[in-house]
Amino acid sequence: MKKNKELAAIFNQIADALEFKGENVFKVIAYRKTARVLEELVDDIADLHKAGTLDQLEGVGKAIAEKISEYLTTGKMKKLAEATRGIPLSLLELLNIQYIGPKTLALANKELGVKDIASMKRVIEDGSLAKLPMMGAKKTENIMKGILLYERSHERLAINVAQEVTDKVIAYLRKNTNVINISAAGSLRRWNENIGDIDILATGKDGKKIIETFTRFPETEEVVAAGDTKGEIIVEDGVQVDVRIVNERSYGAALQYFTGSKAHNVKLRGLAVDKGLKLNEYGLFKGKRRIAGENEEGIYKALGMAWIPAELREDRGEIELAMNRKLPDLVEHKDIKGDLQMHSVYSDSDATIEELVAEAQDLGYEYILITDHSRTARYANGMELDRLYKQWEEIDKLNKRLKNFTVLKGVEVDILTTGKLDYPDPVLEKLDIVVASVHQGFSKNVTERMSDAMENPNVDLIGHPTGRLISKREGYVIDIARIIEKAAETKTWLECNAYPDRLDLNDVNLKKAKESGVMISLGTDAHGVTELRWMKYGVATCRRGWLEAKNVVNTYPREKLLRLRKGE
Ligand code: DGT
Ligand code: CA
Ligand code: CA
Ligand code: ZN
Repeated sequence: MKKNKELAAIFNQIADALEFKGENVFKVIAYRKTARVLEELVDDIADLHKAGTLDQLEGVGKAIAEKISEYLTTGKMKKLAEATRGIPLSLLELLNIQYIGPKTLALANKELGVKDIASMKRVIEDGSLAKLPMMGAKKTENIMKGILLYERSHERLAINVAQEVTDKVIAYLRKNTNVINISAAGSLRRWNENIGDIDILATGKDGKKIIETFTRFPETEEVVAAGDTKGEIIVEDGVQVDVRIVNERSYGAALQYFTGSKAHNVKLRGLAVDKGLKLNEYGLFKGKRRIAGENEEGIYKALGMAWIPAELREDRGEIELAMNRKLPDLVEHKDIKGDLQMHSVYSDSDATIEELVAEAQDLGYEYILITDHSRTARYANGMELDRLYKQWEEIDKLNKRLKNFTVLKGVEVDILTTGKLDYPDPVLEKLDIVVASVHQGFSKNVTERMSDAMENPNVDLIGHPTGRLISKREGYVIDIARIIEKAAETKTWLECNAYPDRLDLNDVNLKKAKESGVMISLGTDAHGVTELRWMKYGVATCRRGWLEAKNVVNTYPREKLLRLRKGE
């Protein structure tokens, strides 16, 4: 098995330990960066080690390359032992929780003997943490929220992680067995923002043999169950994958049943009963006679409605619309003509603009918007104006050369805690499209600050409008209904940020935005070339939010896109 993830975890542990000890922040940042690179690395790190090309990896210098080699050859890393000496892992784990910084942790550890999540919870509940200097009730309440969020996140998988595992399992089964039909079902097929377990459904000759092969999937850590028609395994990181083999005649019914959601299924089954029919995972029956079941279309049709895309199956009104043939004509991946948020080497990404262009062309786009961070975002290497002007020169040069493709000039300008924007209007005016985002002061008048930003005619859209990180951070203290109203009033677009940790706006808010007539801008927020491929998570979230192509600005050709800006 690849050691990439193991090594990433080790570098994160080193970073945690150094942070806890209050050591040099740049070292901490460097180790975290290495961890991220390893997590995203497609190649096997052992192969790079063998080829002697470790130090060609971004974020990996000679010193870190040596540490990786040491671990791959000896199974140990001296630096890890050194950094974590005297600090239990359960204590370091607490640093992954929002609102717990190294200082707070050191204090709680020294004064109250906190050593893991359980003891942290205890000192919050008995009030002793709140009594420590600089703590107080508000702060400890926040820490408790952070803990609960962290615990929940470890029960559910990020959508991109689940998707990658599923793709691998399905490709493996296609290659090694005689499956005929195979599909993801459950929350994954509905493109839920996070996933409890992975459900896969298949048909084929000799189910038992297919399940046997499934349990030998190379990344299997544990086989939970293996029968004639169902197998359950745990793969690395504790991810559970279920595979069910069903009869060809029942494939559609099973797919419908196991796709869910439960709420959608319950309503559908009720409708069947009203018609004197019975719906289950084997088919739709009139008495003993099966009237549908081979495919999903047949089932929905027999129930008197249009087939419903999986992303809509949440019982939010989709069944009623399907009966009246009024389902929205959902936006599709192929409608997307460009990506409207990404970072480059000008701020905190490793991708050059040329590399981003090449990848975007490969994706079939007609334009991209470069949105590096503005100057106040120092943690993200925000651009002083001279660097921004240099970027414009590079973009102008590139555009002269490019055919049927345009690099648009943009920026992700910080909405400062003062309510002002991080660049003056004469600068913003010169950009094609301006994204304004909050990156600081998450509980400081965010609704007002964002509303003021939207009043500015140079601000075209608000980036990640709620600021949440799925299962990690709750986001801004904000009145999202007022933001949507303001966006409609000022003709500002709102973003659906496709970064799998964000998906912001989410499905529910996207639906509200659509109903208020707000246009949505899709951006991957890529911090590297491959992340441009995350667009699919954004498109799926838009579909879950009932959006049609016409509601999404990136579906328009460049000329039309630019005309959609406020004041045009
Ligand atoms: P998850 O795994 O928590 O992200 O969510 P799902 O939706 O994948 O749920 P899961 O894995 O428990 O079950 C897969 C699907 O099977 C679910 O979406 C609907 C169907 N299903 C499971 N249990 C029931 C049930 O008790 N009643 C009905 N109607 N459907 C069920
Ligand atoms: Ca599931
Ligand atoms: Ca399941
Ligand atoms: Zn941002």
